[in-house]
Amino acid sequence: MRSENEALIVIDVQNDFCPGGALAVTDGDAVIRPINAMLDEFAVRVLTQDWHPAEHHSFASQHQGRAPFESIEMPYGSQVLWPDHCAIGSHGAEFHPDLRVDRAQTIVRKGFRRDVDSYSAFFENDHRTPTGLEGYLRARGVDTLVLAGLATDFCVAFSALDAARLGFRTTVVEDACRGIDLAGSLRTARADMRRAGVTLA
Ligand code: VGL
Ligand code: ZN
Repeated sequence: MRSENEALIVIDVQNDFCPGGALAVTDGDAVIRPINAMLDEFAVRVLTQDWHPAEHHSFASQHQGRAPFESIEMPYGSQVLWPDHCAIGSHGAEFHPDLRVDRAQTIVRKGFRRDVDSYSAFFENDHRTPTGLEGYLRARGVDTLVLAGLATDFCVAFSALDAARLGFRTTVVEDACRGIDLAGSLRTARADMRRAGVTLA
């Protein structure tokens, strides 16, 4: 067992990001086996869950004449438009059935405000509105994080960058992540994480 100051943060291992899902990441379900193994090792174990209202503004379907994977400007900056995914209460929003959800002590839901997306486990995409995860981790005496899940270049990377900025010692376990890789986003995300002091293991 790892020590009490280390937390495992499992990002968005949900049906919609796995093969057959609305925003399927190639081989997304391959992260489950290594993540389930890590869930046995860590004392502090958190899952995040992408959790969008049906009319979420990150959905291309909400913007006339727009297609999924195009980008638009939002008040808080550039936003990729996605296929409808992880709608609150839907099958796609549920965790993959093989993920050992029972091992988690906390589940952080994010992206539930219609007008702002939330890739990071810590802040919404305005980079200011907190999810509450930082307070939870600090209150439990955590200063070191290990991140895994989906997708490497969006929710995992945004979470890792925020974690490093908040002063957590941060590692991303790449074998336990898979990426979307939109226009080189995987490469950019890796470089950004390294530059921020995130360890890629
Ligand atoms: C994610 C795009 C939209 C992710 C979530 O989990 O990486 N990507 N919503
Ligand atoms: Zn989403």
